[in-house]
Order: sequence, then C-alpha cells, then structure tokens
Amino acid sequence: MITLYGSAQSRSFKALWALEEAGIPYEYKQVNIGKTDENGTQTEQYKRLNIQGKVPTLVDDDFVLTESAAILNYIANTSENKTLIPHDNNILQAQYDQICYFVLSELEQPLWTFVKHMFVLPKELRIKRTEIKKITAWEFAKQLETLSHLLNNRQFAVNNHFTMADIMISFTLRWAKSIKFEIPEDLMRYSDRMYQRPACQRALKKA
Ligand SMILES: N[C@@H](CCC(=O)N[C@@H](CS)C(=O)NCC(=O)O)C(=O)O
Repeated sequence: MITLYGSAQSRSFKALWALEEAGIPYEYKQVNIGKTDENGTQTEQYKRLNIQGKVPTLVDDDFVLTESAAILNYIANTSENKTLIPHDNNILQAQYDQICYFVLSELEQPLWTFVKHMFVLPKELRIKRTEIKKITAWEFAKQLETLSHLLNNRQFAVNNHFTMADIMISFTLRWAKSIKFEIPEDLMRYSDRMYQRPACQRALKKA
C-alpha cells in the first residue's frame, strides 16, 4: 500500500494528482512543512524517510522515494494505466525525459529562487523582493519561450495524450501564477485545461 506524505498545494500536489490519474489505492498523510510538531517535516521520524525534511515523500511498503519527478514516474510505472509515461518507444521516452528535466532544471528554478529569497533562506542571505523579482521574472520569461517551443501548440506535452509530463508543466505554471509571474494566455489555458481533469479535481479536494 502506498502512503504519500504531502502538504496542500506544494510540490507534493503533483504526486497526489498522479496517484488519482493512476487509480492506485493510497493513503495521504498531511504533514506540516518546517515544523517539529507531531506531523512536522522536521521531526526525526519524518527525516528518517526524507533526510531533507521536504515533501513529497512516497512510501510503498518498505520502499521510500523522494523527489517529485521520480515519484511521478514510479506511480506511472506502478499503474495499470500504461499511457501515463511512454513505454517501448525510445523517441517518445526521450521527449518525455527532455520536458521533465527542462521543467525541473530550467522552468522551475527562477520560481524556486524567488520563493527562497521570500521565505526560505536565512534573512541575512535574502535579496530585496524587487531585485530578486526582476532577475527571476526575466529568467522565467526566457524559459517560457522554450516551453512554448517544446509544446509547439500541442494539446499535450508528449504523444498527443496525457502523461505525467503534463502534471509537471501545468503544476509549475499554476505555481508561477500564484506568485504573480506573467504567463502567456495560451500556456495558462493549457494549464487550466489540465487542472480541469477529474483526477486533478479529486486531488484538489484532498490537498
Ligand atoms: N526537488 C524536490 C523539491 C522538494 C521541495 O523543495 N519541497 C518543498 C515544498 S514545495 C519543501 O518541502 N520545502 C521544505 C523546506 O525547504 O524545508 C522535489 O521536486 O520533490
């Protein structure tokens, strides 16, 4: 039985949504990020699962997995629904990897840098909001151009049907919108369309 540890609309939401798409039985445990209370991510008990005290963490019997993208792939490969990740096609698998690595290493980074300077870094290391916003908004706009190029107006990221890559992208765009980064209308329409999926709507109710 899978247990997912997560918190609200943080990166763990991607895994919650993925589990709903996969139709796998699971238990969802809400944890409190950065806290040392009973359900906190900074307890010794939680850190034994996730050394960084972060979410998401997935536990499947005695197997423990961290890193949201790896968790999405594990869920896709565990599911009986074999369309959630490309199988048996080298090119499609490579395109899937390309877009997922791009989301984590390029698209997400300016957002994460901005958030770290707002809330996460020790106060003495933080740069002024207006300065860090100017830098990260510039970087993010460049990455959006690449995203548009990779999506090329397709309905889905890879192979003309829904895959976990669509969760990766649409979650990141929604995150950007929530912290007031500008996003072209067509990309936001794509993200909103993904969020209308029944599995996503079910996940939103549980998050
Ligand atoms: N690369 C990791 C990042 C996980 C991560 O940073 N999660 C955030 C929530 S969105 C967290 O738990 N932060 C707590 C902290 O930084 O102490 C992933 O994608 O799973």
